[in-house]
Amino acid sequence: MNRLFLTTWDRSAYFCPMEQAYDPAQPSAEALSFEKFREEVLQDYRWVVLSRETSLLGRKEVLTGKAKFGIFVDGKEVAQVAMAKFFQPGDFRSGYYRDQTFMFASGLATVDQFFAQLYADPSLEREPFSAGRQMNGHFATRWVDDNGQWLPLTERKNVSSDIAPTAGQMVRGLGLAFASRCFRNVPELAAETGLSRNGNEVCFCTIGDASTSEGQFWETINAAGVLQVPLAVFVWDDGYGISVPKKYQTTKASISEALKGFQKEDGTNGFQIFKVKGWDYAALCETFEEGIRIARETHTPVLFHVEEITQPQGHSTSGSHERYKTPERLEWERQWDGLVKMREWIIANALATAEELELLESEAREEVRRLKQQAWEGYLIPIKKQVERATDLLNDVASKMPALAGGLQQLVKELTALREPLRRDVLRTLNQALLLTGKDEAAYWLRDQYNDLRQENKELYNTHLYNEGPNGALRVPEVKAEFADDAPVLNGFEVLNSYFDRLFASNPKTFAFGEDLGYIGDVNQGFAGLQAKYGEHRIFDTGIRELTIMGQGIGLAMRGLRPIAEIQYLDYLLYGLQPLSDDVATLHYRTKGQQSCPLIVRTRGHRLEGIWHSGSPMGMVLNALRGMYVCVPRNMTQAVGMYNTLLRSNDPGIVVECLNGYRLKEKLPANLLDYTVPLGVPEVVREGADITLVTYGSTLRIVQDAAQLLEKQGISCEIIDVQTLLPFDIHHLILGSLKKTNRIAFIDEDVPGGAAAFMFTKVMEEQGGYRWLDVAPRTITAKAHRPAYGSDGDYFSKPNAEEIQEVVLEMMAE
Ligand SMILES: Cc1ncc(C[n+]2csc(CCOP(=O)(O)OP(=O)(O)O)c2C)c(N)n1
Ligand SMILES: [Mg+2]
Repeated sequence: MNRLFLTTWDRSAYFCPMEQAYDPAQPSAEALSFEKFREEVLQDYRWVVLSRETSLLGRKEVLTGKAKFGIFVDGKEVAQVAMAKFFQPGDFRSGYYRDQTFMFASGLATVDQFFAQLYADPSLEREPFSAGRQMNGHFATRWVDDNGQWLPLTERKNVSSDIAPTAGQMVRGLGLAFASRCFRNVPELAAETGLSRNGNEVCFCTIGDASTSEGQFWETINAAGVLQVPLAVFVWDDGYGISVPKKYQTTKASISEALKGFQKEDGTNGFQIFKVKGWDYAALCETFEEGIRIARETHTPVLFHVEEITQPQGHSTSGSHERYKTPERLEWERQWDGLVKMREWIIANALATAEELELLESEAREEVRRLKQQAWEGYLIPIKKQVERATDLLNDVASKMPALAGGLQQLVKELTALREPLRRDVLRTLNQALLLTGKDEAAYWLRDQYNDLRQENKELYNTHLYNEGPNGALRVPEVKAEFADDAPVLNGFEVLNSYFDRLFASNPKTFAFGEDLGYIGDVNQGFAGLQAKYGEHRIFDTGIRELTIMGQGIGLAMRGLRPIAEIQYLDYLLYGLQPLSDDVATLHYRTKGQQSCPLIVRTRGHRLEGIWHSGSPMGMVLNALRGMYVCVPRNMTQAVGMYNTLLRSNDPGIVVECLNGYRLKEKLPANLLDYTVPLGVPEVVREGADITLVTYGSTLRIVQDAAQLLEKQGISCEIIDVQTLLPFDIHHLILGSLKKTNRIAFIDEDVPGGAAAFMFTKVMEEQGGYRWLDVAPRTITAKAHRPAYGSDGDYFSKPNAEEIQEVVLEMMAE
């Protein structure tokens, strides 16, 4: 307790650089410094108060129905103003929904923007974090421009877009910090001063105490301790994860106790771990200053366990903490509220009087009220204008169609009665009116507004799943592979190896990493010999930790590099799927195009041996990864073309190489670095007249075997390799084939109802294929169980040529 009342002079050096020149012999300098210091403390207090008021009013807005859900920073303000002091241009934040004070104090969010997000305002101007696509408190800043070019991140304070899954920010934070290490260690990147300045950038990563229970946290901590990256983890310890206290969350109920073995010592790697109280402004500044300096200069990761934090309003608007906190705890929280403590400290140190603080507080309150109102009007006025226009049009039609006047006026009445109308109310009203008017000419402008608004709402809510600008992968022009007359015939893995060799020689932004990828050059030798050539900073081994391998890839890609992050076998993608699904696949959408993550996930799958080395869970991939492209090359030549396409774009993608294809012979293309395989364009690999067989990847070779069996029986099969599942056949080439053959089967080695069913739906529903069928369409898939071991296990678990033959014969006989 005593520390609070120590003279601040010891500490003031941390608050204002001028203090470093402080000379006690020169009272005028002292006076000047004191004034600066005082101003800075009061400015911080002002952020604390402004932020608290925002939380209080924010909760009210939800309780009165103006917003649907609210989650706020109250209780954590003091720690966050302290944190913001050391967040410099060039730094990164990977945090969670609790960081509103940090955002305000860093100049990256305003109160009106905060409220705009609370109201779900879909305007990117008013709600610059997600354009109304995310819940409140989910922040972001812009990293790429509309043409997909990276902004000079070293001149900006960079906030990576928050996600709601607890601890999901950890793996991304690791990657953002890891990128600093890559920039520092790869001299060829020194010229990229817009992306990094010698790797001096720290990634600030915030997490709640309860979320440290997640595997994402532990995997990240271990990886950062091994890798030695400038990651600064701030654990906001308020003792609870919603209602569950930390004794049920954390060993010894203390994350810093539990982490003791991670403490870096002389000559070891590990973390610097600090403990500090969340209400102690001076100690927070001091501790963060030291920790961030260590991270920045030495790339040692640091963890701040910020204890004794309160939650004045509980977890969120979804419940009240009185239900699960004891009266004693609630009373303790009232007394140890950071705002109260900071105020006491200011007065005790004579930095301001109580009256001065009251004035500051009332001004801040007034400002929040004004900005809240401004945000509300900004949100509501455009909708009100739509209501007005709709009303005018409805009245106009009513005057022209007297028989309908009663019904139309009733609609006007209902719409205008809504105090807080939504866009959907306008649309529903217009739709109902059009049901009454039918196609009558008098309703021309009504229909026109209906169509305009549908279009406008599509733009607001349904865009930017993928890059829509010049760097979208679908804009990459096709360049065909060329082959010299005497082109060497190589094993598939050697084609890849030659390609990666040239790629790494030509593009210093490329990185490749994964389990067994560095020293031995991956389990199938695609990178054999390349670490020796391009160095262990660009081609390297990682621990067995798929989540954070993905995290490393995410961080590098977001910071403008071109990572190829490897999942050793497709079956283990499950371990790395969460960040891909929650983070990568949603990033561009949830920032409305302001951030991109051109991550390439390389993996190998389909047939090999046994339950966990021959899976083909493509349906899982398809459903989890909308927002990424999914490439399923039949051989390594096609795979190279897909890598080239993805590397020319800002879109993320996954490439599933055929596990049983590395030793098949392929001709080496002459233009390895230049040819591209356009995404969403299938290829007819065998022409035929009687039936269309649609497939991809390893199964393609089984289908080819079946086609040969069938040929002997006089049946001519057309085989189509879809090449990519996302996107799928964008020019409807399969439909063209079906029009010719009038029979179709979709074949793969996923479970029944998996990716084959996806292809089926695409062709039947989207392409209208059902109109061209002479017989019922079929899917031929693996069994529902995982594949059994051994060659017979494979044969009887996955589709085989004889089975395909039988189904086709049945179809021909129908
Ligand atoms: C993966 C996941 N599980 C559950 C939730 C629901 N949830 C949201 S916040 C929260 C508690 C988090 O507590 P803590 O990490 O201590 O952060 P605090 O809210 O206390 O700051 C839970 C369980 C979630 N968002 N994500
Ligand atoms: Mg908590």
